[in-house]
Order: sequence, then structure tokens, then C-alpha cells
Amino acid sequence: MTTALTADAGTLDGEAMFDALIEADGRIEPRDWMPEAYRRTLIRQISQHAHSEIIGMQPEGAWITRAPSLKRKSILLAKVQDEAGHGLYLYSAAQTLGITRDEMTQQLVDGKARYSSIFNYPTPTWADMGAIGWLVDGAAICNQVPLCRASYGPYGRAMVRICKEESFHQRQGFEILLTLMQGTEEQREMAQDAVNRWYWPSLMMFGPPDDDSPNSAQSMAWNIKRFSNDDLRQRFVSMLVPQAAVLGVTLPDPDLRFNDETGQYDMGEIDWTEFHEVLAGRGPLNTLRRQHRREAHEEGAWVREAAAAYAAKKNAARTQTAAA
Ligand code: FAQ
Repeated sequence: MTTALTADAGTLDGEAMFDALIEADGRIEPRDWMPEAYRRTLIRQISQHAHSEIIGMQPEGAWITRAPSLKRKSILLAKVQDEAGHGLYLYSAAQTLGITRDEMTQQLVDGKARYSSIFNYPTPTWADMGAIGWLVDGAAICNQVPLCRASYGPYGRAMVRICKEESFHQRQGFEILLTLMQGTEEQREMAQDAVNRWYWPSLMMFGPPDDDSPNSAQSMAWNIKRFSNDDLRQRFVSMLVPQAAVLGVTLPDPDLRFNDETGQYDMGEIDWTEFHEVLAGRGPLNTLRRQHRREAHEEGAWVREAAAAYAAKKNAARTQTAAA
């Protein structure tokens, strides 16, 4: 379909071509004409997503030195490195839309850019590593698998690789919780406590309810988002219930029950006041997360300067060789 449209491109102006590609469920590439609002929406979503991956390294990064065994330490280290990689793919995808990495980073450290609410919660115990993998990566997969089909090519392609890695992350979290649940009474309590603390915030990752989501309708019309926030949240809960039974943990929602008519799990009311407080910067750790990022950015200035100087030296040598 896309090929046929490309062959006809000479007869269509940019806007008509864009509309036809979206209509045909084709892909928009960086050099294609696109409406300014589509570009802005993508920069907003992709950069927020990239920032989430980078800030998301902090809650788990804090446990690398305290992991209970060498094996656990190396797995956690690899996971946190994956998250850095995801941030880099996503910043690169956003750059194809005309924003620089420096601009995005500045927005993050200045507190002007959003990142996922979930990373403003603390990680006081080892079981939090399990709960993050199982619930946070689990929610991320539910939300991100449909994004592999996002209409913007570089975003969709980045998501394919990210989702493969997220599925490993989710399984390692599940396995940490399973090990704890098969351990002592104290370990089981620690696992349940972590699930209690991460469950509701993980449901908030999908964003506000559909009737309070200003961006969803347009993003779905442009084939960026494929499902609404509430649909994905529902899908996530249906996935969790049987997994919780295998783990032997309780999901902390007394209203959670299967509805024979809808074939879905009805759930209790999410505390949207808490969600809005976290988005407004008043979550448990918003200030600390951003401050750490700012400090790391400032302390890393010499690395960026050295890399740029090295690249300039290499380029100069290459130009000289070519001229000789
Ligand atoms: N946190 O109209 P909508 C991960 C904002 S990656 C903060 O529904 P939209 C991997 C939203 O930006 C997790 N802000 O917006 C990992 C908008 O504000 P704006 C990140 C939120 O864009 C695991 C406003 O509310 N994933 O976990 C949140 O259509 C473990 C109105 O909302 C992605 O970014 C929130 N939870 O839908 C890493 C996936 N929800 O910009 C380390 C890609 C909403 O108008 C360890 N993004 N807002 O000022 C998306 O799918 C979408 O952007 C949504 C929001 C679904 C997040």
C-alpha cells in the first residue's frame, strides 16, 4: 500500500500524501511532509518517553550495589543499562523531528519536560526490584507493544527492540517476586508490601481516564496511539490477575472481580488526586529525581567536551587525508 502511494506521490501534495498514508495505515518518515501539530505531538510523546527511561534508571540504580548476589547484581546492571539504551534510541528518534538532544536534556533538567509519574516513588526494599520488573515493565509492555505500529517510522522501529528487552525485564521481576514468595514469611511479606505500593501507581502509568485525556483522540486519529488509556489499563489488569495467582500475591484492590457480562475484570477507583499531585511535581521523590539528573548532567560535562574534541580531531585528520 505504502509503495503504491509512493509511486503516486508526484500527483499528491504533501498534505494529501500525509493523509493518504495515514488512511492506508502506512508509515511517515522523517523527510516526508507532516502537519506541524503531528511533529509537535511526536516530539512531546517521544521525548517524554526517553526522559522516562533515563529517570527510570534511578530507582533501580540505587540497588545495584546492594543486590543480594553476584547473579542478581549482574542482571540488574544489565537491565539498567538497557534502560539507558532505550533512552538513547528514543532521543535519536525524536531528533529526526528537528529537536536537538541538548534541547531535550535542558527541558528535563530545567523541570519543563514531563517523565512518567511512576519513577517518583521510592524503592526501600529488594522486593521493589521485583515489583518494578513485574508491574512497571509489565505496564510498559502493554502500553508499548501497540506503539511498534506507530505511524512515525523511527518511533515504531525503536519500539520493536525496546519491547523485546522489556519482556526480559518483566520476566526477571516476576522471577524475583516468585523467589521471595517461595522464601521465608518475612520475604513473602516484603514481596506483598512491594506489590501493594507499586500496584496503583503502575495503573496510573497508562495516563488519565479516556474522558480526561486531551491528547488521545488526535493521537489515535494519526495512528500514533492504537488503543485508549483505559483500554490498555484494562488489558494490563486482565494480564496481572492470573500471574498474581501463580505468584501467590494479592492485588491490593478489594473491588477487583471478574465481570461475566463484559468478560473483563472490574476494578476499584484509581486515586486521580495522587496522580495529579505527582504530575504537578509533588510526588514522593520528584525533586530528588530531577536533582540527581541535573547533577549527573553537570558532572558529565567534561565527558561530552572530551568526546566532542576527539570527534573534531578525527574529522580534521580525515579531511586532511582526503585533501592530500
Ligand atoms: N506520567 O492526554 P494524555 C517505562 C500526561 S517507560 C506523567 O492521555 P498522551 C520503561 C501526558 O504526558 C514509561 N505524565 O497524554 C521502564 C499529558 O501531558 P502533556 C513511559 C503523564 O500522551 C520500566 C497529560 O498527562 N512510557 O516504564 C502520564 O496521549 C522500568 C494528558 O495525558 C511512555 O512514555 C504519566 N503516567 O498519553 C524504565 C510510553 N500519563 O504532554 C525503567 C509512551 C499522562 O499534554 C524501569 N507514551 N501524562 O503536558 C504514551 O503512551 C503516552 O504519552 C501516555 C499518555 C499513555 C503516557
